Amino acid sequence: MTAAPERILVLLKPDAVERRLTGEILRRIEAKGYSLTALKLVVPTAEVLAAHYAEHVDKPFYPGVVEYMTRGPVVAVVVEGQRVVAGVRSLMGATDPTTAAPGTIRGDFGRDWGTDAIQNLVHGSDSPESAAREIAIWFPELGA
Ligand code: IDP
Ligand code: MG
Repeated sequence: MTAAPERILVLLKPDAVERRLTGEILRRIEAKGYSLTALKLVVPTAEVLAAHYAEHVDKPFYPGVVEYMTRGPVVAVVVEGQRVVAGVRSLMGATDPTTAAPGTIRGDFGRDWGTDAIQNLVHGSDSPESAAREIAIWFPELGA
């Protein structure tokens, strides 16, 4: 018996697209051994973001998050594999790119740019349950 594959919703945020880092970030996820099962380039609406960041909408930095995340396209990706949530979040590194460990995506490519919202290149769902909720928001056409 093998465990059922898990899924995670990954967003390559506007700074990743602007800095031409989408290929490098997807390369790291694929090189780790995970599979990309859905992918799209989209400029998020405020409505999609409010649903996605429901836990943060009342935080003082949320208006900055909207400004950051709606300033250009993001690449939304569904990634699959056993324990993929833990694996991708480990590849991503800590939320704060200034102190994220070297070798991680945020540690290698991110820094503080003095903006209200932390710009950290990538989002990854924090649990399989969050992944299911977020995949339904970004990929309603998958019906899953
Ligand atoms: P995560 O992306 O590592 O899961 P969360 O705490 O879920 O981190 O925060 C979501 C996003 O909101 C972060 O990736 C970052 O862009 C932004 N953010 C989180 N905390 C702060 C903060 O204290 N100041 C500014 N922006 C923040
Ligand atoms: Mg989070």
